[in-house]
Amino acid sequence: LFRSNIPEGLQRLPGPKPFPIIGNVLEVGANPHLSLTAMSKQYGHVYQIQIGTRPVVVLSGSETVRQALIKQGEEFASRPDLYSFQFINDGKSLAFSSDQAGVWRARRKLAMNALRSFSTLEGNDAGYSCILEEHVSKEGVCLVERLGAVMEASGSFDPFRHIVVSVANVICGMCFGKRYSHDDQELVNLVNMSDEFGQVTGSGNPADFIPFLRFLPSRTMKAFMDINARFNAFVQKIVREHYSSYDKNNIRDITDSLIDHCEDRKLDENSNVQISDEKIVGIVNDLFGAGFDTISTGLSWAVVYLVAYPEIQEKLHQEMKNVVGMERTPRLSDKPNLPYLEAFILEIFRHSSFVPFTIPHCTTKDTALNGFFIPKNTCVFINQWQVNHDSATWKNPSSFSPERFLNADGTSINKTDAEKVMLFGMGKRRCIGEAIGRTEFFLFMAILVQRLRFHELPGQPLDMTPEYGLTMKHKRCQLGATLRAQEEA
Ligand code: HEM
Ligand code: HJJ
Repeated sequence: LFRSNIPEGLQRLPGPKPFPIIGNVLEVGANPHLSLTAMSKQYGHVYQIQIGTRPVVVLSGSETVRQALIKQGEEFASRPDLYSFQFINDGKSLAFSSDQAGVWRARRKLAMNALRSFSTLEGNDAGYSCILEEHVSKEGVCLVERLGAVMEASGSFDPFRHIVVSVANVICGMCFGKRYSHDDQELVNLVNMSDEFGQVTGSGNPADFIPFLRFLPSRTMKAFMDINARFNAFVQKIVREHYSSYDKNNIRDITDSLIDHCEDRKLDENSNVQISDEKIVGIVNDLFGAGFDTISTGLSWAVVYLVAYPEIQEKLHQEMKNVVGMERTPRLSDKPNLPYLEAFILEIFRHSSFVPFTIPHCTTKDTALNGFFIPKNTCVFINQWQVNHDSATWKNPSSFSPERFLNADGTSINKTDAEKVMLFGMGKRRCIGEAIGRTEFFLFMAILVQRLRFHELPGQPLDMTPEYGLTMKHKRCQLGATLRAQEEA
């Protein structure tokens, strides 16, 4: 009845028939990465579902995704104004808000410059190639000591619980110029409750599309609002401290550099895009949130995979022992000589696909993709999990095999295959923390593989079923670890 006409030469989008009111919510179910991948086999790489009464276009297949996000990047660059997004950073998030193109672009550029200055740019300590390497080396060594101590005291540990504090410390160092103790309850509690954040913001949350659900009591939604409130209070307190000690001749961290930009801009009367100070300094919320949640989730998965595949863990340790040895901490410059570790990380990214969808996109104008008409303002889901498990690209996509990324002689990475893994999105909205994410992942893994051996505990079988969300987490578990140095002594 309300369907707009399809322009001549274009086809109507295929897809399952929606039920009244709920649309296809039941078919999407609790694991959209699986159900929407299954639908792509039936309906193709561009199809439409309905969540509640709102149409959503789902994209699969690396060629189709590339066409939309890169070749037609402008048309797919926006965000939908979903209900849950208004609670993130008071509706002023860089990643989740539907800012106009000019405002979003200016903020994104600021964020990228601030990140670069305080991560991959050369630091002042000559012993490290960059500030990021310095932070991760120190936090990595601390993490190993911490896990050793916890094992000594209680014989087991929850990997996520400790990894997330170390990863949060790295981004806290860059954003706020400070680190926290593993016993600091404020930080430990804050970063240990991100589960509900991901559950609510993951693509396909029914409450974003079906208004009456917002009035039903929901534990998850309450927890989500609570997380955002506590998160904002945590960051705002630090920001206020920065304003009071701000010195334009000594920019200490990302927060200072964003404050500095606000001050500078007040002197520049010709600046064309006007953005509030709140929206500029608020960028640091996104950097901190993204910086701890993604990498800690991935590293925690990596530890679980090490336990699940002990022969791979031994191979990684042997490579480390041969290339770096046991006397010094691994460095970024060792990366080209550690191809098996790089292959392992790529396979973690592909196999777990712990960011199963990008953040939802939205069309900026009427457009067409693969001959199908997509109207302006349509919500678009990008299925990264499907791209990483597509049997047209990957041999035995469900088997975990780092070797698939190695060239025949085993001494180098097959770059073409490596580039087919999709975990950071692509095009105009692609992740701005990708370089940091990859570097940090490599260095933490290198240190863990060098110094620890992780193992299963008797009577505690691994459960590797992911829990769906923006970032998918494994169930909390207890593992064991021994220090390699003690084993060898
Ligand atoms: C966006 C993945 C680490 C900051 C994204 C997106 C993905 C992603 C899939 C959405 C892209 C889209 O919507 O098309 C990851 C993964 C990471 C990681 C897998 C680690 C392994 C980081 C880090 C930071 C960061 C360390 C910052 C310190 C952001 C921001 C956006 C974003 C600000 C929003 C960009 C925009 O909307 O324009 N990331 N990310 N990410 N990421 Fe990351
Ligand atoms: C958070 C966990 C949060 C924000 C942002 C403002 C920018 C994983 C993908 C992209 C990363 C996107 C970003 C996430 C920012 C979190 C995260 C949490 C509060 C936040 C696709 O994430 O517990 O609280 O406030």
